[in-house]
Amino acid sequence: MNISTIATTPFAGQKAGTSGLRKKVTVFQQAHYLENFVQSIFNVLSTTEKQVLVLGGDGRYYNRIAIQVILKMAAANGFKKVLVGQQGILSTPAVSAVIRKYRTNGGIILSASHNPAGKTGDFGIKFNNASGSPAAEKTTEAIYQQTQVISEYYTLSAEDIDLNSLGEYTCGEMVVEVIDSVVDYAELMAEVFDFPAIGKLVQSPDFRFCFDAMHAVTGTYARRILVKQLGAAENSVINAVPLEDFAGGHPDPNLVHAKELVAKMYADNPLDFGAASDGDGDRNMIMGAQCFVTPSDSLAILADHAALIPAYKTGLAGIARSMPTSCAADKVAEKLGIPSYETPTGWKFFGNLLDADKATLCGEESFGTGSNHVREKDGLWAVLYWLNILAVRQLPVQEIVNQHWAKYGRHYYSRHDYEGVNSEQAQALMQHVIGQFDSLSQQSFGAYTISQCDEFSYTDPVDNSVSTHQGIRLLCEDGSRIILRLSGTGTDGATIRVYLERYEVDSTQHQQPTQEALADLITAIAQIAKIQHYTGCDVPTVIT
Ligand code: G16
Repeated sequence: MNISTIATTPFAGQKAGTSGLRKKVTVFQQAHYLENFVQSIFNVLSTTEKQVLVLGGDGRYYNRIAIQVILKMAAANGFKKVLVGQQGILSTPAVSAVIRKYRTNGGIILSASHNPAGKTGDFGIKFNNASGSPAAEKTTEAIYQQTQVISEYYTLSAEDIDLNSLGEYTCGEMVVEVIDSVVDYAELMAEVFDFPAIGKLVQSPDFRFCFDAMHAVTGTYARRILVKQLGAAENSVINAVPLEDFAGGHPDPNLVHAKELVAKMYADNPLDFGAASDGDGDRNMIMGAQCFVTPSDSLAILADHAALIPAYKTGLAGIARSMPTSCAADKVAEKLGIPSYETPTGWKFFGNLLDADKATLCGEESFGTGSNHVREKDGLWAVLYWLNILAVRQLPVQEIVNQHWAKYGRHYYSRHDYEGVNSEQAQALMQHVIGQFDSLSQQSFGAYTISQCDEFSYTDPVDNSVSTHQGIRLLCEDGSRIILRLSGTGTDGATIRVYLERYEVDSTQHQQPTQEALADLITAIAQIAKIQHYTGCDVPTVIT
């Protein structure tokens, strides 16, 4: 084999955030930048872990170029085989599914999730382990350490692989198998859900729905599964062609960015069900006619309906949610008599709980829900789960949500994001709040009295690893919460996230507009954190 050893020097800041390394495309285009990070991943793997790899991405600009680079480096690093999605496409949950099905040693996912794409957009890279889970902190830290001392990487002089045609190719002594991007994932979905029931629903002229793929990776999956396999009308999937720049959009499935879908759902003659997914297919947004289901409520409702779903009808082992996610799912876990877990933000923290069969369903306020079927959050899975529930219950989405609140109480919930804030100012805001911990305790703000302030710290119940500084918590006597975190996924300055939650048992009080219901908490945190002073913003950039 024609292996070359290339001399290189470290780049500062090749540190994974909440989910892998995300930077501007132009940063990745610097000579050796991508190669240094990939070699650092390979350097932390043992020889037995360098056998079979899965490789794919969300199809954004630079995906195809990066795949050719990684294939040659994998061959030069001694891998025996790489499974690559056709045209370089594999959604994040599909990578996890393929890793698990073929028992590979892990996978590399090329995506910056919902961040805008294109030549001036973002790119990202992430390593998932042999169970299909995003690498744990100890691995990402070891990769980072490698990036800081790297002096050479290995590659191969070889022709590019034809990613368009399925089949086996060779790259040096390594086999490259170009696999269908959808088939393994679609088979798994058919095992988890009641496809005949969902098919009947989506084919019914009385049921009108829309799935917005936002010109990102799930277009490929939704057309195959919802339209071809389940028989939904072709036009029920919109923005279905994945584009390298996501058509200039911001494929973040929320009320702000999924404008086209939101307009259909709040129209005078709204559809019955609406859903959207993000750049790499792991997020989801769920809507009904003139209603939006918060991701936190969605997790709780999915858990409450587990008995209706073939894969979960024998019961859930437990439910896990990230700390800033509302406590709605905890109420369901309590009712079901199963444990609930509160983890830091980041899907990687669910991996151990799923592997140890401590949790079956997991969810995050950031539009992520998933289960033990893979080790990533899964957008289309959540959509199919909702369709399965609707097929059985034959009720409008809003009615299902209302019934849930009546049964468990409503967790009013909202996240306020302040984007593009100067990083030092953002840090100063956090320190300003931390500095008040002693004086805030027992202070009242309107109807709320703060009973506890801390920075969230998590001890993994499986491997006892400890993760500290995982967000500021201001906990109130009545169970209301204000959480503050700095995002770990942005590439422009800092994003401050403020999470607000208030629990209301009285069902006569369940129909207030969310921002009104949370008004006192919003005023309190504006004052405590001096948000306007540190961010220069009078209002949040995005409210979800
Ligand atoms: C990633 C992580 C999620 C996390 C989200 C937001 O999602 O996988 O676990 O909740 O980022 O993180 P942050 O608040 O730090 O920006 P994705 O869909 O971007 O990969």
